[in-house]
Parts: sequence; C-alpha cells; structure tokens
Amino acid sequence: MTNDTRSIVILTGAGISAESGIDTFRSAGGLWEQHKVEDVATPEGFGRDPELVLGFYDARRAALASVEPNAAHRALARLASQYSGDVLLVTQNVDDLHERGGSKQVLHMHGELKRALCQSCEMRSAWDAPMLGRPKCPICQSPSLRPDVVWFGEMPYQMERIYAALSTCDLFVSIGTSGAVYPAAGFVQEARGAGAATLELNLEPSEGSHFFAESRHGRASELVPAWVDEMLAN
Ligand code: BV8
Repeated sequence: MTNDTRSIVILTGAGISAESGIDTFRSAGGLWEQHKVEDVATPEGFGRDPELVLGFYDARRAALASVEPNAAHRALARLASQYSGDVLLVTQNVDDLHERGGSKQVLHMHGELKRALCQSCEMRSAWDAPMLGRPKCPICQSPSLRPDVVWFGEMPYQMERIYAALSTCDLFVSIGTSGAVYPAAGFVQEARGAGAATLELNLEPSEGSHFFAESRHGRASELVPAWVDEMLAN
C-alpha cells in the first residue's frame, strides 16, 4: 500500500436503511417497540415461542421485497470500487440492501434475513421463503431451520477478522448506529486505541459519540455520499 492509500473499516447499523423504509430498532415505533427483545431476539425467546420468532423474521424477510437501497448504500459501493486503499464493510444489519446497492463484499456480523441455519446439521444456506410451517433444511431435510441471525447472548460472526482489521486500519467510520449493542459498540475504542482516525455519521449523537474524533449529524442519504465524494477527491 502506498503512503497516500488508507485502509478503512466501516460499520453500519439500522440507520443506514431507515430512509429505505426499514424500521430501526430504537426509534419511536421501531422494531423493539413492537416486540420485547428477549422475546424475539434471544435463543431463550425462540425456545419459548418459536412460532412468534419465526413469524417476526418472516415478516422482516418478506418486507425486503418492498424496499430499495438508498443513496448511502450506493455511495459505499462506489467507495469500495473506486478507492485506492482497502475498504472493509461490516454491517450489523440483517437486510440485503448493501448488496443490492452494489457492495460486493459485506461482512454481516449479526447474520442475514436471507440465510437459514439448520439446528440439526448446523449448516447455513441461502433462504428467501417463510420459516413458519417448518420447511425442511435443504441439506439434511430435517424441519429444524432458524433464521441465520445472531441473537443476544450469541457470538457475532467473523469477530477475529474484524478485530484484525480494526487493529491496522487508518480510519474507522460508524454509520447509522446507536452504539447500544456490543461488541459492535466497542469497535471505535479498538480502532482509536490502535491509532486510527474515527468518524461518526449519524442522525444524532450515538451513545458512543464521545469516542469519535469527529461526528457529523444528519441523514445517511446526504452525509454518506458527501463523505465518499471527499474520500475519492483526496
Ligand atoms: C455477545 C440481529 C458474547 C438480530 C442484533 C454489557 C457489555 C457488553 C456486552 C453486553 C453487556 N450486556 C449485555 C451484553 C451483550 C449484548 C449487548 O450488547 N446487549 C446490549 C443491549 C447492552 N450483546 C450480545 O449479546 C452480542 N453477543 O455479546 O456475545 C458472547 C461471548 C462468548 C460466547 C457467546 C457470546 C450479540 C448482539 C447481537 C444481537 N443482534 N441484531 C436482528 O436484527 O433481529 S442487535 C441489533 O441492535 C442490531 O443488529 C444492532 O447490532 C443493534 C443496534 O441497533 P442499531 O443498528 O444501532 O439500530 P438502532 O435502532 O439502535 O439505532 C439506529 C441509529 O440510526 C440511531 O442512532 C439513529 O439516530 C440513527 N438513524 C436513524 N435514522 C437515520 C439514522 N442515521 C442516519 N440517517 C438516518 N436516516
């Protein structure tokens, strides 16, 4: 890597998909207002009432067909394809809007609505249909599918790869997340501790705003394209 290229780690949250029409978790009327977290996003909740949880994720998966990526998703795809340095896009989101916005490599640390995890063979597969009605696992045929989504108390995916990138990146950018959930909320401290510059792009100051060297507040569909233009102009 030449001196002027930089490695960037980007973390996105529900706020980047808000203008596409996907509810965030903590805004008024958001996902968690309609359901208690412990009922729909924990293994215990799934054990207590699997139909409630399968229905909750079926509805969110089906809703993907009626939303589109927005300018923020598209701008991040443009950055990754045109930027001279490395760009690692990590998302907490389980929607597919980064991919549909043109991003080629997306690290879904909390899994994806359009993937299924089989509790019998523990294999993961692409999945776009309802899970209510207990469809068969495409690999082992047992009716034991659950959403391939990381619930509270479960280990997020690819954490070693994320921490390795945070320890060497020059810039960490957090977009559209409240900084309420760990370990994602701790990434800014990891990056800062390793000497990276840190930037928050969010509608309002997040819970971790004070950890960022710079914060810009506004809508992602405006802030992100403007930031990408800046990065590509340099
Ligand atoms: C784990 C997938 C360990 C499911 C999700 C104390 C310290 C450290 C940890 C803990 C702790 N107490 C408890 C824990 C553990 C827990 C945790 O952090 N709890 C919190 C509540 C304190 N964490 C976990 O359990 C994690 N696992 O720690 O494992 C372990 C160790 C060993 C072995 C096994 C395990 C797993 C957490 C993952 C949970 N899954 N999602 C699903 O999607 O249904 S969490 C979910 O909420 C999201 O994925 C995301 O991660 C999180 C936060 O949501 P956001 O994306 O930030 O959305 P939010 O609505 O909160 O905010 C939106 C933001 O956007 C706002 O700031 C808003 O202002 C902004 N915005 C809105 N509109 C716009 C906008 N910005 C720009 N433009 C706009 N238009």
